[in-house]
Amino acid sequence: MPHLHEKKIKELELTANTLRQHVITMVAEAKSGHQGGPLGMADIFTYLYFHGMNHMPKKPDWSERDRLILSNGHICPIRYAAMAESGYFPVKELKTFRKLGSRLQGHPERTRLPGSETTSGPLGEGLAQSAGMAYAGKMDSKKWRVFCLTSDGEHEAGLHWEAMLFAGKNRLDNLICIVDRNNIQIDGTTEDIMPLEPLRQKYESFNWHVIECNGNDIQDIHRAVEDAKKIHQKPICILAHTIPGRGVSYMENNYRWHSQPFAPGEAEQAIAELKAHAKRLRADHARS
Ligand SMILES: Cc1ncc(C[n+]2csc(CCOP(=O)(O)OP(=O)(O)O)c2C)c(N)n1
Ligand SMILES: [Mg+2]
Repeated sequence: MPHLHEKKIKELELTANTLRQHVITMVAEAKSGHQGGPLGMADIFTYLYFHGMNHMPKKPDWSERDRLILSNGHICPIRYAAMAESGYFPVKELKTFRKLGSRLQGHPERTRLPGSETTSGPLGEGLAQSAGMAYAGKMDSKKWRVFCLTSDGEHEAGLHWEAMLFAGKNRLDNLICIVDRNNIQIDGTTEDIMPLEPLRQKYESFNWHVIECNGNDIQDIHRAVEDAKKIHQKPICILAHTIPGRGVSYMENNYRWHSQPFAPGEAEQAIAELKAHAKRLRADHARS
């Protein structure tokens, strides 16, 4: 599997930084919304929308597109930011996030926003929807894949495990489930509230192929997704170890930033930190 060129990595890191800034601005402007999950998953969304996924932003209904199913709908600010920057809709529309009448609601609505694939918000449903789509793709001998993005907290929903059984039984190797293993949920750590470990072995015992990666490292995400695409006869779970709130010092690994309104000055500090990081990335870029 060829590594991504250093130049490409830097470009994607800069894009992820831009998406993170959008997340902060959107949530600050709306005075509500989620930050921890979206910031932690920014590198994965960047990779999928700008490199890993076969899709056409100007033709969201293109029948051969890979499907990205966002099961943990509350992290949609990062999906909206990735969709806007990749060309699904104008970047300025991000300002309407969570406003009355907007296509960009606090949880995604399929019928309002072409390309959003499903409506989500009630946790635990996305893997079942994804498995159904992947099964249909197999029946029609289609080449497209389903990328199901799900969170660790969602594993508390029974339906997710039913879908794991179904996908394992039917050997859905066109299904890649990426788990945001950030160890937090709404009011604490997953291991305090409902322990999930050993999660890898649980997937494996349901007949899944498991790959682990650093979900905040573009090269490692690339390795995981490329390896997943080579697997036959099993659905694939990528356990992506991410840092919730990644990129903003006071948010990282603090479950309270699952979602909470910004106090005065906090959003500005977050943007300043992200801009400083972008400056460092550009300087590295210029040197290499
Ligand atoms: C069925 C259902 N139950 C409860 C909720 C409320 N809820 C929203 S997010 C969340 C935490 C889930 O954990 P996780 O997705 O891991 O949170 P994150 O890592 O994004 O902070 C909960 C309980 C919901 N949306 N759906
Ligand atoms: Mg979580």
